[in-house]
Amino acid sequence: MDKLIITAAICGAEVTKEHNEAVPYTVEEIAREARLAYEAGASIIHLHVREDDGTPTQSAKRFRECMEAIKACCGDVIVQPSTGGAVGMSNDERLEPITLLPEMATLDCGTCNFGGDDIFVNTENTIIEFAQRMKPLGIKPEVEVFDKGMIDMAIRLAKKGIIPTPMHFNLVMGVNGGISGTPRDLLFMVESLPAGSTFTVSGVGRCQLAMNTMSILLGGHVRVGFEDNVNLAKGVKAKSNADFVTRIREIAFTLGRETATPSEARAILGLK
Ligand code: KMH
Ligand code: ZN
Repeated sequence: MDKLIITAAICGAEVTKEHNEAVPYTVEEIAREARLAYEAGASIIHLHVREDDGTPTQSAKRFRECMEAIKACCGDVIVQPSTGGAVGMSNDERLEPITLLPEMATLDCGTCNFGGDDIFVNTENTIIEFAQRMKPLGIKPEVEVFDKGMIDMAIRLAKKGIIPTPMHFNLVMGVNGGISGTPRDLLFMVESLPAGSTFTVSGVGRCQLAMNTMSILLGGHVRVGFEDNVNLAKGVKAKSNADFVTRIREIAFTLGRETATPSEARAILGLK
């Protein structure tokens, strides 16, 4: 098995300081959380950014400030901006961070209920537009799937040459509106991936630890962090994203998976 790539999703767009005071908003807070996660063993930072008051933004200016601050304190860490942004943002707004030419960015492959009245909209034409904008810039998509049909959509678009192969997936388990975070459903997702793919697994809320651990056993990679979960255990808030990175790194070590450095992650993912 390859070494384990740990992605830290340090900020997200939906979670707030009301959920956990340590959720970062300012450039300084975001850089600090990235540094702590990197020092604990994360090789990818999945990045959303905020205004100082916590409002999610996809502004290229704000992304540039945060990415420069992260690069200044996190060695050669891979920074992977979100093109999902927050529910309700326009496509143009969501695509702003790709103008900064990151090595990777997310490519959400389907529409999904996101709790309450929220719908995270990714029509087929949106997915095609995002993939076609990323491809000539040499940005590797992390294909975000919240349900099994989204894997099928990615496979269809890859067959048409719209999404480059081999694809790297993020199987997001347990979104309120997506596939549930159970071992049966994760196995179903993994078995549905096209041969030659790599994958990481995210679990929302309480299923995070189980989904991450299963992925380690199945040869996948893991995503941890405040975007998906703010509690280490019931009633125990994480003090930093690094708490999640440290815990999953120790579990991986016990299970015989060493952690990939950023340069090893680049080799595994085929990044230049
Ligand atoms: N904030 C969600 C609506 C991504 O980063 O590409 C979308 C999201 C996915 O977080
Ligand atoms: Zn995200």
